Amino acid sequence: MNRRITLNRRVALADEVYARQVRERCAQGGILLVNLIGSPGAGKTTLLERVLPQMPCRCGVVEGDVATSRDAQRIAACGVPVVQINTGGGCHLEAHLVLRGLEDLPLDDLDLVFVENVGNLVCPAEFDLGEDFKVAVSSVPEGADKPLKYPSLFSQAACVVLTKTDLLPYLPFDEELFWKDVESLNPRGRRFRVDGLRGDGAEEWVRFLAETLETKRCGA
Ligand SMILES: Nc1nc2c(ncn2[C@@H]2O[C@H](COP(=O)(O)OP(=O)(O)OP(=O)(O)O)[C@@H](O)[C@H]2O)c(=O)[nH]1
Ligand SMILES: [Mg+2]
Repeated sequence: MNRRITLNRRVALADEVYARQVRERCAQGGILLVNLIGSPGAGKTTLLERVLPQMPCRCGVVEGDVATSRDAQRIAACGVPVVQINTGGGCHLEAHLVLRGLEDLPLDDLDLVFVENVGNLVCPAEFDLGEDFKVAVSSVPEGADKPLKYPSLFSQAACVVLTKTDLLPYLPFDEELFWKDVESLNPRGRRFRVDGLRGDGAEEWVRFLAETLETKRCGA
């Protein structure tokens, strides 16, 4: 048991070092690194497909999945540089994987890199990838109770994006409760609602990302 704890500590320490390297690399290039976290099928890739063509800066994507390059193919179809990482069973990305992924992107030509984490509401929230901030992506069909049931992600995320808002007329989703719970976990977090299929609400999130990049570049 003791040996196992020691090993875990070593792994955590190693990952801290990699997260710092990711942060330093992004700081050098003035790159904003955004870590998208949400359940499988929450609409993370669709959200990216919707916003990438609208972004006023040069973007790249690191795609994390257990298997396949399907999401990377979707992002590549948007004309954006993308790297696919397959964890081969791992339920989250770790900083050393992201560092390797960044090396395969044309970082000198990028302003913002999205990391789409492995679909999972639990484990990815516990790992520092060296990102500027985490985004919680939660969809209407998952139900309004998710923030309180998965508080770690929702309390850390600098912003929450509620997706699949086009389904609100068809599902018993208590939106007022959802946002009230989000606010109780993280009063300062920003909140967005996006219909990923039609794009309603995407513009506001794009504006938030562009302003946050500007703030980072100004060193504020
Ligand atoms: N109605 C509706 N469907 C959506 C929306 N966004 C995504 N979908 C659908 O939801 C399914 C999953 O979407 P993805 O974008 O692949 O979800 P994901 O979070 O990237 O999934 P993983 O990468 O597997 O975790 C697809 O069938 C999408 O077409 C939306 O805003 N409204
Ligand atoms: Mg995806």
